Amino acid sequence: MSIDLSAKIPNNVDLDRDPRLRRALEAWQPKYVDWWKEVGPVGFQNKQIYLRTAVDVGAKGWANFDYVRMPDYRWGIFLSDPQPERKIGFGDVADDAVWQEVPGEHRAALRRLIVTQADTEPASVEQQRKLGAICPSLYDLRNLFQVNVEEGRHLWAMVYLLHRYFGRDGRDEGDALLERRAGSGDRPRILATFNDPVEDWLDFFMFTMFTDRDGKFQLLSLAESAFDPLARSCQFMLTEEAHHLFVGETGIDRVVQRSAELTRHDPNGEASRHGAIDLPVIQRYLNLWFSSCLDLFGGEVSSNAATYFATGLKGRPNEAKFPDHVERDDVRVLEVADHDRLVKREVAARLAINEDVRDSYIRDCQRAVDRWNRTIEHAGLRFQLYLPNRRFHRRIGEHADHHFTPQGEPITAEQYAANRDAWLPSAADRNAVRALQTRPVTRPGEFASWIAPPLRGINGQPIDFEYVRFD
Ligand code: BYC
Repeated sequence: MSIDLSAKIPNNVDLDRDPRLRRALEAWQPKYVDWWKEVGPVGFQNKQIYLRTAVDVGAKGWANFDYVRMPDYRWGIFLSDPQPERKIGFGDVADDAVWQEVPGEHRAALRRLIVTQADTEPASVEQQRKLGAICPSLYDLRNLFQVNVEEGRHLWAMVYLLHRYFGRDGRDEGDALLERRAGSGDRPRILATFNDPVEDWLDFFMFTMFTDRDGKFQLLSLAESAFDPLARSCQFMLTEEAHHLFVGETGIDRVVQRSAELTRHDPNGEASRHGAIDLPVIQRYLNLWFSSCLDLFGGEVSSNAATYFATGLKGRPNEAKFPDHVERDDVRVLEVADHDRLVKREVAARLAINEDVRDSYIRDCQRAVDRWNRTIEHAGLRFQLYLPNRRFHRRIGEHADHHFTPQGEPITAEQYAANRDAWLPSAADRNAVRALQTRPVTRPGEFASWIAPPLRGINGQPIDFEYVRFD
């Protein structure tokens, strides 16, 4: 599949062969750039940033590094190469040929899935827009902007699908994606987490660890879709997404490392007395972001998810690894609250598809927590971080109307309120983190006191490389 890089919109989808579509996307492009300038990263727009740009979907071409000003970034449309003879892998349509066009009966559902996915991409850029002003290093600043421009490209990937396959409706949705705003009262983003504030760099690392990881599992599920152009778009997005997850997981690891070292050296075990973040504060941020991101998988019992699965629109991550791809007769047992106790409830497996996806996500998060705990142990401390139970602090689904401890035990609203600040970031926690992040650290090789340097630089460059040029 050839890529036309000289085109206004770099692409491997033969835009030149479809002048109507090309014109529609070229009309959307300036609106996108206006959106980027209005609510994208604050400041730094004229700086040269050492960024990765996709120029091909192959192993070599997708990671092309150079200095770029963000508004000049080459946002393109790239789909993974088609798999000849690809068959649908699940649901009532398993083993049928995949679709190259949208079947009329699935138009509304597919549009909704694509719009929901698309909406998260600009939302995250808006949420993170003020972080440059308090960055802990040039290395981290560059990673923030890399994540931001690639979320922009993922929006392009979804807008291409809307324009190409959904006609007038799709173009309207493309415009609406630039009109909603993260955290806005009257035109908020669609999913709750994408309206939550990202105020400091601990939020940012939690976001790229937990929220981007939801993205990974949702994209893996959509990469199974019977609608082949959606599957191929998501496959290529996953390639870029890996770096975002790396930024989150290693970012938290570096914060934890510095906190653990300084906790160990303080007679009272307080890292905050030495310019780092106390480990219990990190746990409370983790509780907040992990629980919020569990909501992004939808309700435990979801007829939407059952329909998506039955009709081949959305599968489960790495569907081939599941023993049963039809799930017509199986059941799943959920543990839910009934007043002050937990009871078991049986539901048809198809209705609990969201829970299967959530399971894969939780396993992947646990792997990262184990890694952070090894870092703490290595520093000679006994403290351990943990994932709260999946029922804790939920706003969507079966557990939303009840209160639970982080261990998942049902409690009253009063008990919950009395412990809230022990379990979730308090105003004092937020102030303590913000007090450490008041100015940008921009000298090459220098790092803020609350975070350890990374093990290595980006693309084989040294850690003290000039990742952002200020002249
Ligand atoms: N907030 O049947 P239910 C990413 C709504 S992140 C608010 O349980 P369903 C990224 C739901 O819409 C990945 N509302 O849910 C990361 C429904 O509304 P209606 C994003 C919510 O439909 C970082 C009602 O509650 N990808 O890529 O099975 C940076 C009942 O819903 C929420 C996708 O989301 C919520 N959290 O599943 C950048 C994939 N959850 O019908 C990017 C596409 C549910 O009553 N989306 N509701 O009006 C989907 O697959 C599904 O829409 C969901 C929800 C998994 C989100």
